[in-house]
Parts: sequence; structure tokens; C-alpha cells
Amino acid sequence: MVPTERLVLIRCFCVPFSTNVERIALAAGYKGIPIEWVDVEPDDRSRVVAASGQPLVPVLVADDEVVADSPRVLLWLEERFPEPPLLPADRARRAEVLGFVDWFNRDWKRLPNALNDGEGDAAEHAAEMRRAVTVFEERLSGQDYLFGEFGLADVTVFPFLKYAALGRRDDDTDPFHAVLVEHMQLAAGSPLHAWIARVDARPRG
Ligand SMILES: N[C@@H](CCC(=O)N[C@@H](CS)C(=O)NCC(=O)O)C(=O)O
Repeated sequence: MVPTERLVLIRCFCVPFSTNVERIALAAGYKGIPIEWVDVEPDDRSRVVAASGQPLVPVLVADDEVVADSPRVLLWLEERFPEPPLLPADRARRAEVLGFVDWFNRDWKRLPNALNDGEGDAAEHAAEMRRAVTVFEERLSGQDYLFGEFGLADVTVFPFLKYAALGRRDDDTDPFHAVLVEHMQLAAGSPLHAWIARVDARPRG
């Protein structure tokens, strides 16, 4: 429960089917943080630009604070609302989680982005995406979540990996999501099936 004195109005700009916005919704649902979602037209980002100086969502606005970029928004939520935690208390373990999400955001995301944008060697990017599936599967050996307890790694990765098992809704026409479906084919016995179902069952804020 969030203590009432901590409750300021928190708004978050969003667009439909946004992977990076779903990260925030999962974190807010887990922590019980009420968020007022502000839908913006995918083709008209003027309100987002006016608030944050850049066009991408999510952008979080709380009192006079404006935070853009989902990894930064997640850490902002963790700092302001530490319970329940998204990061382990143990500092070494915490560094491992932060290193993993950094790899995902800097290196892994570059692969589907490049495939979607038609940049670089498509065959090599596709092969790297297939190899990366094994990294996530190995992390789920003998545990329910990527680092044991549900946390930052799960909320960071799930909105992208979910396409491997759940596919794309009929009304989701984002070609980036089609890339995710195409390049992360899972074997029937992959532990990612159960992990995706487990995380998908969690509340969204
Ligand atoms: N690094 C940013 C990326 C944000 C981002 O790419 N957001 C997408 C929605 S998931 C967006 O606003 N795309 C609009 C566009 O590319 O025009 C984050 O993690 O928040």
C-alpha cells in the first residue's frame, strides 16, 4: 500500500500498444501506484513535446517533475515508492539486475529496431535475436522470474518478449511488434511460455 502522504497526482502520457508504456503499467500495478493515463494521438505528439521536450512515450509528470524514458521512469518509481521493491536489497545482486536491463535496453533492443528499420545485416540480427531467446530461457532455469523474485528485469523485458507467445492483436498494426513475433519463435517446451503467462496475469496500474 502506498501511504496517503506519498500520493501526488501522477500522470503518464501513453499511446496504444506501447511496449515501453506497459513497463510502467506493470511496475505501477505491482507497487499499487495510481496513475492517470493520458492518451495521446500516435500521430500528434505535441502534448508530449510540450511536457518533456521530446516526442516519445512514456513521459511521467508528477507535480513539477517530468521524467521521460521508461528505464528512468521505472527507477523514479522505485525511488519514490520503494515498497514492494523492484530491485534486490543486496547490492551485488542489484548490480546484476541493473547490468541485465542495461544490456537489454542498449544491445538487445537494437536488434528488432534495426530489423524494423531495415538497417544493417538482417540475417545477422535475426540470428542474434534467436540466440538471445536462450539467454532468457537460461535465466528461468529453476526459478519463476528472471532474477528469482518478480522485479525490474521482468517488467523491462516482458512487454517485448510477450509477442513470442501471445502474438499480435488484430488491431495492433505496429510493424515493430510484427518483427518481435517473427523473430522469437519459441520451442513448445520453452520456459518462456509459462513466464509470459505468469507476468501477463499480474496487475497493470
Ligand atoms: N527509450 C525510450 C523509447 C520510447 C519509445 O520508443 N516509445 C515509443 C512507444 S513504445 C514511441 O513513443 N514511439 C513513437 C515514435 O517512434 O514515433 C523509452 O524506453 O521510453
